[in-house]
Amino acid sequence: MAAEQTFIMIKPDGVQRGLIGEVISRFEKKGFYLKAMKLQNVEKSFAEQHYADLSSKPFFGGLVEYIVSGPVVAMVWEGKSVVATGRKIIGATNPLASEPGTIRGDFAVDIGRNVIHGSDSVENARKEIALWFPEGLAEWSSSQHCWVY
Ligand code: RTP
Repeated sequence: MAAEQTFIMIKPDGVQRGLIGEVISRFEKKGFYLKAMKLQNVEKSFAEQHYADLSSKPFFGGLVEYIVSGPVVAMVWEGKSVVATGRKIIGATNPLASEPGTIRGDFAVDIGRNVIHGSDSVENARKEIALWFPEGLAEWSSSQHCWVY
């Protein structure tokens, strides 16, 4: 099995709306493995670092305010093609364009309150995991591996 990993964050609206279990459930039931998870408030400078690539966008200030507005759930998920497949599970950036059955398609309306973040490439996943989990990931191998792969 390829040990690809992605960084997933449940944004403050997802936490406040009680969607933590729903998000975890979707990734878990698909067959991906949770490698790290924490609930935390984020400093403004940290949010700016996470979204540094978007710093020139007009919505950057509002995006940072949104991310620091309440606790987020940061997670690392592992599995075959988890970066691209995770993005499919999440749905399009604008929830009104997200397909029903995706997280954003099922639970969001506004692009500025789109519940969840997922890494958009393996390279960015590596960077985001290093930023959010400098302490490292959990060491475990599920006994269910042979039933997924
Ligand atoms: P994310 O990084 O959060 O997973 O989202 P994404 O790749 O689907 O979209 P991206 O273009 O990287 O934008 C990051 C987040 O910025 C907010 N956004 N607001 N007001 C706007 O036009 C606008 N555009 C983007 C969204 O919260 C988006 O998820």
